[in-house]
Amino acid sequence: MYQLYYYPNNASLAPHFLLYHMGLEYELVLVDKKSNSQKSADYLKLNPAGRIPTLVEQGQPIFESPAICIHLCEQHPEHELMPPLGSSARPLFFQWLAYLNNTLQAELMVRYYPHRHTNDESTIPNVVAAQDDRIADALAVINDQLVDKPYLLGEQISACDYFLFMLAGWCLPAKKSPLEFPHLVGYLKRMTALPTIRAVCEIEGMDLSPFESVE
Ligand SMILES: N[C@@H](CCC(=O)N[C@@H](CS)C(=O)NCC(=O)O)C(=O)O
Repeated sequence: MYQLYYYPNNASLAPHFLLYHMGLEYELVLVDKKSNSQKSADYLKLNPAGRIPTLVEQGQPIFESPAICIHLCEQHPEHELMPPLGSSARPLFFQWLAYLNNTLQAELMVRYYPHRHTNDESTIPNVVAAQDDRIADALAVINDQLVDKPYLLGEQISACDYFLFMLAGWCLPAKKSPLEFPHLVGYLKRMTALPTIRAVCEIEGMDLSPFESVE
């Protein structure tokens, strides 16, 4: 039994997709971000970074969303959400997960918390505008990867796709939305139809209509 400390549509979403896809038993524990519970003394004991998510497995907390995803894939290889050791796709799995987390997600974090990246409030709109350009650059790289592939790694879905779907939702308010990229748009529409995406987004109360309504 896993416990996932989560907040709807936060970095807990990708691990949530994996737990659901793999049919694992898990309990969701809401970290009330509205009241800053991620910085509470009790939560900091689990996750000293004070961020969402944390996964607890048999009393052992693990934080950092990509680390949780890799761990779940390793623990449950029968679901084939990570290419096996020796497969030529395996380094690409790590490459894309790292790109998503260290580049796209990192740029998004600055966009969502711009006040942490300036000591002059009047420059916040400039920080957001600069991030929109950087987010568009990262989306362009991902869009190119999807030119002739149904999923990021090729023919088979992997944890990277669930991670990308999570980040794509966060990119919707950016100046250049992921829905303006020709290959990403079809990909996201296809992903939206997956039973795991539909079920988890329903559990988390998320609106999928921006992805469904695209032509
Ligand atoms: N690198 C971390 C980032 C997690 C993160 O920044 N989570 C956000 C929510 S999406 C959070 O906890 N924000 C609250 C805060 O920074 O105080 C991960 O991927 O797990």
